[in-house]
Amino acid sequence: MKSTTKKISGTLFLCILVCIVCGLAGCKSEEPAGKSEEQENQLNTKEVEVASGVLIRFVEIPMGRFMMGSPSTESGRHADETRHEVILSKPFYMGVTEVTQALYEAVMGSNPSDIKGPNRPVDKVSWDDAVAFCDKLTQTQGGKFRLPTEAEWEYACRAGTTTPFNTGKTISTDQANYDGGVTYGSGTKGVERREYIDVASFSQNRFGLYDMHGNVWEWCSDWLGDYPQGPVTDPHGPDSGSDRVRRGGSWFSFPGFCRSAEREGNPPDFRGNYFGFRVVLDLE
Ligand SMILES: [Ca+2]
Ligand SMILES: [Ca+2]
Repeated sequence: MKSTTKKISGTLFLCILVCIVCGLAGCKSEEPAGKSEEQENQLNTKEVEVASGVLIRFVEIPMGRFMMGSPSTESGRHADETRHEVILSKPFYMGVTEVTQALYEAVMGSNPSDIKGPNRPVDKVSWDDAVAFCDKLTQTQGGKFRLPTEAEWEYACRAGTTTPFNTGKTISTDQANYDGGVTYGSGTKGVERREYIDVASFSQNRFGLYDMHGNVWEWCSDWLGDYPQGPVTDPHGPDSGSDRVRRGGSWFSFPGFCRSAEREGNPPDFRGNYFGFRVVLDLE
């Protein structure tokens, strides 16, 4: 009996030790991108009903500063991701999800999407279409609805992280909808869904936003151009250009194209497959 008791005590001691070590390691490692319900309850949210039962849910993104772009060591980076400090001097509301087909149809009376589903993101919308959607909301709802600037988008996507993804050094198809046949960094192969799926199918990031990586690309307000070399406050991009910025990658993208710093662009009248958007609302 004595030896059994000792053995149990030994096991108990080991368990406690493992718990302590795990707890300490947990404190030191990067926190997961998802939020607990308790943390989510602390977010300042706002809902706007655009039609009977059709809501846009926003979350307040705090003002702050961050390093925009990627370090030269980041795998898959492109030369236009020049790292520089950005200050965002005002908080703003950002749509918790990509604009859904139900929402787009309620506002614009049409649904251009290839793969139909009320809770899937709208796609096949040009930058011009996305701006028209925001303008119509501004006219009918009051307040200022608009596309995010590229800086606002990346700041909101990162939510304090400096890694290639807001999920850490890599990403998995349990965390986002991208081409899971291809891996990034130490990641493993995952699901190839081959379509965009309902918004908010995965965990949100620390700011409470879903699908910042993958599902559909998201238009931003800026013209695509070179970043400034030094610090900048509330940047809006170049004054002119040929392409508007899109961010975050899609279900069709390799994970490297879903990175927080990744930027691509197309002419404003171009309606791409799996090109959607999310809306920003200025705080009053
Ligand atoms: Ca997205
Ligand atoms: Ca790029």
